[in-house]
Amino acid sequence: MFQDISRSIEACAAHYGADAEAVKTYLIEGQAKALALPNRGPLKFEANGDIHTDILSAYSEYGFYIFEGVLSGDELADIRADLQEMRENFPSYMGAETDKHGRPALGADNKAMTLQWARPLSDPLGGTQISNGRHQVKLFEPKAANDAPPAVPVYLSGSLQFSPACLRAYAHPGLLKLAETINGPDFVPFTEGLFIKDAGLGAAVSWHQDGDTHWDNPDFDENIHGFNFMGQIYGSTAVNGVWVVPGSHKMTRANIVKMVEDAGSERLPDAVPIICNPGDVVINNRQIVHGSFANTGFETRITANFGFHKRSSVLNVKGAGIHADAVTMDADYIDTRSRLIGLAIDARRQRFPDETPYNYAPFAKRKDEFKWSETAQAELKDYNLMDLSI
Ligand SMILES: O=C(O)CCC(=O)C(=O)O
Repeated sequence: MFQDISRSIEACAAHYGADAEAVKTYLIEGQAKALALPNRGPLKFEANGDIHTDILSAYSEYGFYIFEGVLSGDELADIRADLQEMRENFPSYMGAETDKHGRPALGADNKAMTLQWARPLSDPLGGTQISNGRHQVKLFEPKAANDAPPAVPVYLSGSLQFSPACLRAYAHPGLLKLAETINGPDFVPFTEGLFIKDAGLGAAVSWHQDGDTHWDNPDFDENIHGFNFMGQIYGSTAVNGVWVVPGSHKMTRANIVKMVEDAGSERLPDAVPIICNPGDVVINNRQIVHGSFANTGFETRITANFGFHKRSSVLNVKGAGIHADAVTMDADYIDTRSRLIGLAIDARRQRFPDETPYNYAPFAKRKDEFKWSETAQAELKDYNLMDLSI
């Protein structure tokens, strides 16, 4: 059972004027196509503890897979409580130094990027050179309500420094086992953040592929730019969710301008929405063509994103400069950034002592170095200056 979004579909379509019927049909048909795909279910393992081969072959075929019910009720409650606390501490408006309680705002004295804002229902990236120009077309920008604020939060970078619950989810043993299976036991981090799509306000993220660095690499393959996990805190729908073009992760860099021209509208005909209940976690290949429309519906989506790479995709590679400054990422740099994994595993062990923690091979002999505490949490400040951006 998924959320009933019939009211949101009507509300969404109403924004599109002459295209209203086309939008409604797109949402309803996209939803049906998405639910018919054989790429969802629980995180399943073979008898020997390996990830089930059905999952790996469906992920390879479609470029995304929805793991149902990965985040337990307790874990979701912890994350929602952290979200509530963080939101109370958001700057009271874009650029404010203080929150609505007059306290220093979350991220106000960080050097790294933290909270990013946009005009409600706008598409801030589409058709710009931001992020190396990967959002090639601008999506339709519906008109927000007259009483909407001038800017709303859309993305929180470096989220694990602000939320111990998100840090613990990052070390989910089943998800890390999957990271190991796809990227090898010496897999490394990418970046972590929260996509915030508030009901009736959330901005669009125009169609794009995430990967930047390796399109012309002679060793190019479907996994060279890694993947993102997308933990759904309140669920995800055809109206507020990410849409993907299944199988497009196997292609080279897509000409999205042409795809939209050929489609005759921004509604790419082969795309489907990622539909989830709260607690589901998606694996999304970073080469897949994907994006999300402005959230004109009545349901808020918040996604806890966290990605992983193959070590060989980043070692001694010059970063793309999208998530952090473009530096050449040597072994020491990668080791420092990977410390987050060790710390997250210990944070999770402390909260869920009955669970078998994930054993991260690169730190197998160094476990004593990683002890989560409130001090260790505070020391994560600005850790995302070293995101492994490719
Ligand atoms: O969550 C969204 O709306 C966009 C996600 C996205 O573009 C990404 O993870 O790269």
